Amino acid sequence: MTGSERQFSERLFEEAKNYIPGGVNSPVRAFKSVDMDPIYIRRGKGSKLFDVDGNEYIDYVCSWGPLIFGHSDGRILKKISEFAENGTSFGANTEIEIKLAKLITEIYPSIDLVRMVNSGTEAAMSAIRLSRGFTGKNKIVKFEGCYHGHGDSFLIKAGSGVLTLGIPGSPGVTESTAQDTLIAVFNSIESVEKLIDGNKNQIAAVILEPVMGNAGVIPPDAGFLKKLREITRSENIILIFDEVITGFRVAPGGAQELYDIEPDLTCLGKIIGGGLPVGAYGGRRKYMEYLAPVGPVYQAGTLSGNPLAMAAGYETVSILGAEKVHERLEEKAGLLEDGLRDNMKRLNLSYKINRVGSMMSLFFTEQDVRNFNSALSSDTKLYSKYFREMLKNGIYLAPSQFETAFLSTAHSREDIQKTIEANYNSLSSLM
Ligand code: KE4
Repeated sequence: MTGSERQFSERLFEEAKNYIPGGVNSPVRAFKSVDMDPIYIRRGKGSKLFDVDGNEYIDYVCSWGPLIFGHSDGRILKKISEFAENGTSFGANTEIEIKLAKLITEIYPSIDLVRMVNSGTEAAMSAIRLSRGFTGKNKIVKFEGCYHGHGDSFLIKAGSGVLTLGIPGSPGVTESTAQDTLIAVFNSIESVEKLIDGNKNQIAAVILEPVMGNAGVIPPDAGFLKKLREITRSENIILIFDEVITGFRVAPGGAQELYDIEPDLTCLGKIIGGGLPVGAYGGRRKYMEYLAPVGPVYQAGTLSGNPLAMAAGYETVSILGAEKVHERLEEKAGLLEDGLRDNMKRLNLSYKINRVGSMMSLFFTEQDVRNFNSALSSDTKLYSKYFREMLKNGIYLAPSQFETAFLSTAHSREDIQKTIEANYNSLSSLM
């Protein structure tokens, strides 16, 4: 079956709404912006997802990025069950957390020390608190359309679900918090300079996704990251790369390897947990040793460094290094991009595709998408129809124009070919 019958999903969704707000544990899963009830997943295997109605899909969400080897990778499942035999959590130190931390510091030269947490939100929140504590300055700069999780300081002109649902910011974020968050424009160094000039010696940190993934994929313009590095260094502002998506995704050493930039702090997540709950932040020793128990900035977590997540992450990151995964992903993603571009040529369409490695977006706009505003020119109603057509054709995309499609090593050439055909049929049906 390919995504047409969904009675059991519909029944589950009705039931879920009796016990869970909006029936979901994360807003984007409600499928609100694609005008349909969400599907419920029974299982995943390789590049495929199977919903509770028996429909099979080629999955391009990959749990929003973590599953770089696809679903239920035997090597990772084996590692998790091995560790689970010995217990699931101790709230105490374990050897596996050292092994993953060591591996991260070997792959990220900018990271001397790394602290594990349980989500990307926690990583970004903590990196901001550390920056404020270390510098004694209160303000931060973020970029419109970038998403760093649901921490209060970030829910101003954020991306991902905030953008998808058209929430301007979020009630509950106090004025005083919001006033310490300054908003710049991605790929506009001038917008950063203006904020710095207007807030001399008040800015603790600049945080950004070095490749945006939460307004759809938006790569940095040539030289943008370098200029940002230069200006933050000269102004004693901590530069934080939020690599929760791009870390281990666009290159083993993330965007900082791909673009050869050394941030002061890095946030990681997703891939380093192999699909289990995880986040991490790290950087130079002088910053990281300002964290308790060495320094005064407090941050803690019951399940931080959870042995199962560490084991899944360590196995994932170890395989990444050993198997030259990124070259293979680049080749497959390139095939997919070429196929979609050929389709648009044949259909005389000029929608935009942005891609960095195995993260890609098709924007329903004829404008080049270089920042938040140009992403907003996309026709979200058209995306909604496209999403539903692709689902009918057995292709599961992000239920939002403002998210990223991810490939995994489990995506076969046959999957790519099937996706290209489904894209052609879906685009044709929209015309
Ligand atoms: P979590 O707290 O959701 O683990 O991570 C927050 C986060 C931080 N930084 C970046 C760059 C991120 O992309 C995210 C979370 N990504 C979204 C998807 N774009 C999570 C999906 C969801 O909210 O359900």
